[in-house]
This record gives sequence, structure tokens and C-alpha cells, in this order.
Amino acid sequence: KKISIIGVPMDLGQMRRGVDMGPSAIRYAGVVERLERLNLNIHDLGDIEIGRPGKTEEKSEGSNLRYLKAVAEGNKKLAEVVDHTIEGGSFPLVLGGDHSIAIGTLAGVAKHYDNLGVIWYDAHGDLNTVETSPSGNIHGMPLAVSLGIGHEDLTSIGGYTPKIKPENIVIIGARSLDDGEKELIREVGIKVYTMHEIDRLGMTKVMDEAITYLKDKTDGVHLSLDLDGLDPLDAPGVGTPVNGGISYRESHLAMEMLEESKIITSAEFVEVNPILDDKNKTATVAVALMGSLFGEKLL
Ligand code: DIR
Ligand code: MN
Ligand code: MN
Ligand code: MN
Repeated sequence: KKISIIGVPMDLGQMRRGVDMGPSAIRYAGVVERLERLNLNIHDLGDIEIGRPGKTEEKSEGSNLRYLKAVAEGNKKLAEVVDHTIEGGSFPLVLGGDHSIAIGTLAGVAKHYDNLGVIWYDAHGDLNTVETSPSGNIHGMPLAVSLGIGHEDLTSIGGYTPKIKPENIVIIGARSLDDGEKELIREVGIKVYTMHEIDRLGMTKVMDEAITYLKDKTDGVHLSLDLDGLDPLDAPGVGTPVNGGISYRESHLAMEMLEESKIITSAEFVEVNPILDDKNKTATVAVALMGSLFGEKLL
């Protein structure tokens, strides 16, 4: 199996600087070496170039979305690279960067599938729009954008919209949803496993259900894993930590079950911020989870 690593040093989709160093932190934690040990053919394509706009450009568009232009530009480039990676028969493994990069990843991936499934592993729904966003931060919007709901400069990336269908999405780990996001979830019908369901059913049942839900109706499944889906005790290096999250062990189990299911066709790991981290712990967790996702076993 051929895997292409694509770094995206994007920090413009939210307020905390430093998440642009996520790809470096994940490489430093040994992602290439770890996956090579699994006899996978790893190609590190390096980083996508992201613009470095000045503070005065933050809201220069007459829109209340921060750094709309630079976020859109970066995502256009990412979509191209992801598209060509899949065309070349390789599995795209995207390293963030903040979660706004899921806009570009999904624009590149969804071109290749009629019914792309998405597993959104996150404390948040990332379903805000220009109207509902309390922050103006684009990293809170990528799932809505991919559904075709949001600013046109973002929904139009890749030249088609929508990228995905609401019935092909499963959110896992939610514990912080804005009012507008809750409304959208009910309105369009998105399957959500909040921390309540994870506690109540256990991760085994949650993943079994999620896999069964997606397996037959999709022709590929993208995993979008925001490290803030994990508990901040296990993944402290994130910009918007929320207590009461998914544990390290539950997360490994989830990755192992996805690997066994063979449904995952692309993945991204986002929101690793080494400035906010504890000795690169969060990048190290991300790499360990990638190990499980790609078949690492103790025995
Ligand atoms: C919040 C935070 N819902 C927002 N979103 C985050 O700004 O829209 N997503 N942190 O991962
Ligand atoms: Mn092309
Ligand atoms: Mn997110
Ligand atoms: Mn999040």
C-alpha cells in the first residue's frame, strides 16, 4: 500500500498561532519511520505552501470570516495535491494545521467517490456558517462547507459542491456544539455519537455501529481526526481543548476497528499545536494512532 503524507502548515482558521507547526511536530514524532515499519510504501510530499497575511488582512474582505482569502487559497492547493495523490493510486494522509484544511482535503477526495463517507472525530461539530459562527474562525466550519453550506469562496473550492451528503457522516466525540450547529444536525440528519453515547455504549459498540452505518452505502470513507476529540489529559497540545473527551485507549481501539473494517480510504490528523503542548505529547499520540489505523499490532 502506498501512502502519501501531505503537510499543511495552516493556522489562519483559528486564533492560536503555532498550529502551523503541527506537520513538523508530527514528523519529529516519527510518522515516516513508524509507518515504514509496517511495510508500507511512504512518500512524504512535504508541505503545501500557505500564505502569511498580515494582521490587517484578517478581515479585509468585508466578511466576518478571519483570513478568508488565504484559507481559501491554501485549501485550493491542498485539494489539487490530494486529487492527484488519489489519481496516482496513493492513500492521502494529511497532517494539519487547523481543521479548516478539511475543506481542501474533502474537495480533493470527494471527486473520486459518488458516496464518500466521513468519520468526524472531534469535540466539536465544525458545522458553523457565516451566520451561526460565534467566532468567525473557519476551523469551526469545514463540515458545513463540505455539505455545501457556507461562504461561496469556500464551498466552490474544487469546482463542485456539495462534496458530501449528510447521511454519509458520523461525528464521534462531540461535547461542544453551538446552537446553530445543533439546529443543522437535526435539520439535515447527521449521525452523532456524543460523549454520552460513548460512555453509555462503549467505544466498541459505537465503532461497530458507525462502521455498519457507513459500510454499504459508501464507496470510500474519509477519517478526519481532530486531536481535540481526545481528552486534553491525553492530547493537551490543541487550541480549543474540552474536558471529558475520548481516552487514549478508546482512540486506539477506534483506529484498530477502522483498520479491521478496511473502509478508510483517506485520513487527516489536525489541530496539533506544539506551542501549547507538553513535550510533543500530542504529536506523539497522533503518530501512535496512525500506527493503529495502518495495522500496527503488538503480536
Ligand atoms: C467553535 C469552536 N464551535 C467555533 N470550534 C472548534 O469557533 O466555531 N472546532 N474548535 O474544532
Ligand atoms: Mn486533476
Ligand atoms: Mn475540528
Ligand atoms: Mn475540535
